[in-house]
Amino acid sequence: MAQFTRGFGARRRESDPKLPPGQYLATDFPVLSAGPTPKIPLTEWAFGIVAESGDVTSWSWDEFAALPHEDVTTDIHCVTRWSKFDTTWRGVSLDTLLADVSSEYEYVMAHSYGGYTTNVPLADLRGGKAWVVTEYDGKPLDPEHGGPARLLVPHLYFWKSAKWVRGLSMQKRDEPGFWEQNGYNIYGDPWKEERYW
Ligand SMILES: Nc1nc2c(c(=O)[nH]1)N[C@H]1C(S)=C(S)[C@@H](COP(=O)(O)O)O[C@H]1N2
Ligand SMILES: [Mo]
Repeated sequence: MAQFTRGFGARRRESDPKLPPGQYLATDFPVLSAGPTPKIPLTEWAFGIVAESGDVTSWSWDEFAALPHEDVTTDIHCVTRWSKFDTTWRGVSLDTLLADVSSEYEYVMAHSYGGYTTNVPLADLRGGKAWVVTEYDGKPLDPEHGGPARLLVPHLYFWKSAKWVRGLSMQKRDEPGFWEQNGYNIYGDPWKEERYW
């Protein structure tokens, strides 16, 4: 197996079948935020889903905590080329959150406290592929990493995993979110290296 030194905290294992093309393995957990870390008191936190009818399904922190939770172990891949294997999270499946949401629309915009947005096809949030997570590595999610809650969509580049997520809205068309308007790919499949437009 070929190994190359890539500076501190990073290691390249080109032949690792879990590593998408052009990625290296990070040993730390980098923080990448486009703005300041918002402070969201749990008493004010809510997560809501806006259907195309305008109907909103929303959960307070306590209501969200009462939903069935899952432990998730997954690899994550940032478009800036670091990947991290076997990260462990705990949260609520989007299948649970979307169970009572009926939508003819095929796209979703995720919205965060602080104003960040990112677009994802609805099909990519269903089928056990996406979660709203509140714990990382057995502890409450660090605010820098998106606490109290972030989206986790690990089969797409990590910019789709919106930190400080506050809700989803159903979209008729696939409108670009924050990074997608700034040159990142509309979809972001790490295995196809869909980094930029
Ligand atoms: N709200 C919000 N979510 C975000 C971002 C951001 O700037 N704001 N950055 C994205 C990008 S580009 C990446 S790589 C990951 C980084 O998550 P981390 O800081 O936990 O490593 O969060 C994504 N989610
Ligand atoms: Mo990123």
